[in-house]
Amino acid sequence: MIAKTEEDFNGLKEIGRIVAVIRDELVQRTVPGITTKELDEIAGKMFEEHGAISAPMGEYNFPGYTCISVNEEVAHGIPGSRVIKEGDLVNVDVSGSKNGYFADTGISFVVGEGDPVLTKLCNTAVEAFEAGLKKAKPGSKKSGLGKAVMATARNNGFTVIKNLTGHGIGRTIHEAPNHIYNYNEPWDDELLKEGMVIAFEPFISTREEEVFQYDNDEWTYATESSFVAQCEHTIILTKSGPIVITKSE
Ligand code: M2C
Ligand code: CO
Ligand code: CO
Repeated sequence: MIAKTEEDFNGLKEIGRIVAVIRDELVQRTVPGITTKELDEIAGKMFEEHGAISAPMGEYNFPGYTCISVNEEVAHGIPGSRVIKEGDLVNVDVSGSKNGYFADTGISFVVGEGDPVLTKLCNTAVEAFEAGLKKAKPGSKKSGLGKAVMATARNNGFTVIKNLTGHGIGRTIHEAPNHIYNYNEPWDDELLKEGMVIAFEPFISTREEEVFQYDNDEWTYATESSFVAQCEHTIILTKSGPIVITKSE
């Protein structure tokens, strides 16, 4: 969407704060021994307390309030009986709506003591997000974000997932512009606009550049043998700078 009115800005900021609080609570509560279903139930209660609706559930009938992906899973992991272990690479992706406004955020992290390469991968996803954010200006090329993401990944000895992208958001979870690539897509000549609302989500990979979808469920994206970290925030683009509506408090 293009945010124009004060009501738009306030509505987006409200749901942005809610999904950020839920994301941060899930990160805190991800300890060895907890299941992904138990984490998701915490999120479900928090959505209700805040009068908000899970976007995956509300928009797509996803079997969970949030997407929780562990190790070989990259995105759209279905919360279930999987028990979190020390050293796991976990991604929590929280998206929702309130009063017709949507926001989307996600973060990858290592549980307790883990492989330093995985910690570096997670830090690189945050660095790539920040590098792209600097290019997020009305009038600039949308492809500038992906260029910055790929450069950051390469500088750190990693690459990106090319078949998962960021997206427009605001009045629903996924809307125009449909793809914010995480690499320099030369055919993409779209320009960013004043008030445009986007979910920017770099996916940094240790090796492979594509995810595949599991045969046994309709949702989970995974890699064959790489680890992937994501950092996602919802942003409103303005001429005085991007407003990240899903920041931590
Ligand atoms: O937009 C995402 O970040 C998710 C969508 C949840 S709806 C099931 N919040 C995303 C991540 C990876 C691939 C596609 N979409
Ligand atoms: Co998301
Ligand atoms: Co998203």
